[in-house]
Amino acid sequence: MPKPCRATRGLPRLATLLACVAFACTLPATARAVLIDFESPAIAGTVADIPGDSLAAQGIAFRTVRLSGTVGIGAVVTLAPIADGLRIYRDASAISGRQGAGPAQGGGYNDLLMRFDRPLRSLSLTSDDMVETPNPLRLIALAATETTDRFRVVDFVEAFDDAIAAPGNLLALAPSASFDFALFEVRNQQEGFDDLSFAFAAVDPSPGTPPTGPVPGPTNPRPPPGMDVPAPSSLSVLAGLLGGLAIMGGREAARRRRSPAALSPAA
Ligand SMILES: [Ca+2]
Ligand SMILES: [Ca+2]
Ligand SMILES: [Ca+2]
Repeated sequence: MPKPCRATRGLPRLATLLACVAFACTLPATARAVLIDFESPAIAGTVADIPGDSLAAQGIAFRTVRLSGTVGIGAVVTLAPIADGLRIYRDASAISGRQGAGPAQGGGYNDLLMRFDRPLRSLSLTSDDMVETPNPLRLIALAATETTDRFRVVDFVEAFDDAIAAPGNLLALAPSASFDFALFEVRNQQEGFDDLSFAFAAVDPSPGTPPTGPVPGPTNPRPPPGMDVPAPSSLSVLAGLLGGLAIMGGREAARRRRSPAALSPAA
């Protein structure tokens, strides 16, 4: 089999390098994960209701509501407002530290609605650690509809509140579609939770998609809390690959200049 000439031997490496560059260009921005352990604000007694925007700096707001309707993927449910806020518990039922959270009380067993600043790709929480009889719980991913207090179910998971160890006490969602709202539904007995964790969906604007949200000002504004930025590691990889491509191209040209075959007239 004839040997490939020096000029063509470098082509497979060049093709590999180009494929790596193309892959690096498609990497999405790294999504930021948030963990809320409800240790702040610290409360003085064993229980306190706090405003729904108390943890707004972490990209989340709370409202105590009550669900009516049948929960199923794609179904629309009604969340009647009960109180603008949530309840903080300070006792041994906490999973981390001394404090956990739950819906505020009043007029029966309520649910806790969470609204996020930007769409999520995953969400989880741990139900409280207390010896009790089993009662059902749900964690529901929701999308707003055009009707106030009406939400479409994106996905949900069910558990029982007497579980005190994983995986029974962990409620986690990672649906294929992103979602802006979630509900902790207690069904028929008051329940708390702790260690709420969520990850925002990666920023992946499609070409031609019109931007949403407020119009930027004349200068680059600071990104809002929790805003993703392109991952530095991805950018450095891309810069390194582009640099390698330039060096390889220069070396290949130099080889061709030194090669006798390149200097000889064509046969
Ligand atoms: Ca805690
Ligand atoms: Ca129970
Ligand atoms: Ca429990």
